[in-house]
Amino acid sequence: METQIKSRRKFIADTLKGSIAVSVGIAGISSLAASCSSAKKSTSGNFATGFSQTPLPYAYNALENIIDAQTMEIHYTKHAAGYAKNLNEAVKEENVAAGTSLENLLSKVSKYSTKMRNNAGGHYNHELFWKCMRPKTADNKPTGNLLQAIETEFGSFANFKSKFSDAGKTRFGSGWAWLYTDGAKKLHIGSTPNQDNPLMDVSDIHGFPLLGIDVWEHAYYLKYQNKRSDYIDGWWNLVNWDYVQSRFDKA
Ligand code: MN3
Repeated sequence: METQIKSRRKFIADTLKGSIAVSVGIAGISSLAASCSSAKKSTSGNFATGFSQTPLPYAYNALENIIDAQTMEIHYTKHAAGYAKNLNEAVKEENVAAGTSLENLLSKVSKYSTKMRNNAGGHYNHELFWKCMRPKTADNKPTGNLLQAIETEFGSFANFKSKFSDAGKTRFGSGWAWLYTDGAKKLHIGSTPNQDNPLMDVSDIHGFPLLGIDVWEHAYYLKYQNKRSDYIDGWWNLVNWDYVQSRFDKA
């Protein structure tokens, strides 16, 4: 821990190139270090130590019968790992300020390169996606105020599922379907291409994502081949509504 703090301080001091570091003094550096720590809570990694993948909350084979173990392993260790690695490169290459959270980066991603857009989005989206799933649950649905909000907005849970599924099924090429909230905490369904998401200033849809499904072929092709619809229909059994609820609570 002591070593971590020292290396983090050294990193920040190096980044600030001496003159600023001297002018803000040790107290200033400490508060910067603290803000890096707070960024870590929400982004599973921060600039000081690098963005990193959080461990999968279940085994590769935990979602079997719907998502096979090989797909999960390749998806997590190759595709998602690649986004994290390339994000760290982009952050270095483009001199992103120390302590910048991933959410903050996404909100002004138009100021950065396509590499940043693709990989900051890719890292955020996959970290969210893993947590949005859990092993198959019977009669899987939300409860409480989230269910109520879904019924108010979409008429019924069945209608919501149908509309969200359509967003994923009709996304041309690679992308994501989302349930997200706007500033008034109203629910919306939408989709984005590539690794874009509703937090990005460049996105066609804007808000806070509660639930997302990856509809890139790499997410399902080994088991489902061209049948994206079957993958999406099965995926509803895996949705971790407790996690979605926790995001709704803080939206
Ligand atoms: Mn993916």
